[in-house]
Amino acid sequence: NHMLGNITLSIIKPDAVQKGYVIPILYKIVHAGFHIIAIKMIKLSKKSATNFYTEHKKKLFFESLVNFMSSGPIISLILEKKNAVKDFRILIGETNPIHAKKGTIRNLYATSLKENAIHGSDSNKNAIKECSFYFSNKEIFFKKICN
Ligand code: DGI
Repeated sequence: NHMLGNITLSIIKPDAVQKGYVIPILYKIVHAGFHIIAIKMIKLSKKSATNFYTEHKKKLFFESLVNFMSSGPIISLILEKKNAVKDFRILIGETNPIHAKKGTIRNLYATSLKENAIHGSDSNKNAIKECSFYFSNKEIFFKKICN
């Protein structure tokens, strides 16, 4: 797949949307060289949040994660850039904001391990899977890198 590695799925989580951080976060993402090639605001049902995080089903924090992710509107995004998955994980910082490097999105906007402001796919394989969870092909508008 020619676009593998060059797209990632991001979610601006309910905490960050509720606090009014959508625009500052989008600004940082675009400023870092990512192209927004798909975007939507939605509220996940508990069922969809469960499906999206199915790989964490056995974890102790699963129910709290599902409740949080379905607690309010989120912004889903597909971002395109060379090495999108890796570079975006660097831009957002560590899962726990306590450990997120200064200037990363989680350092700036996250408040706890649960309310950590933003999601970024953790592998190229998951990126493809997660993009198709939120978007149909008609809703994705690729830039030149993928032509
Ligand atoms: O890929 P990440 O979002 O950085 O991290 P992940 O895939 O390991 O976990 C998914 C989300 O689940 C994470 O963004 C926040 C939540 N989470 C992860 N570990 C814990 C957790 N929530 C709680 N309450 N406790 C945890 O140990």
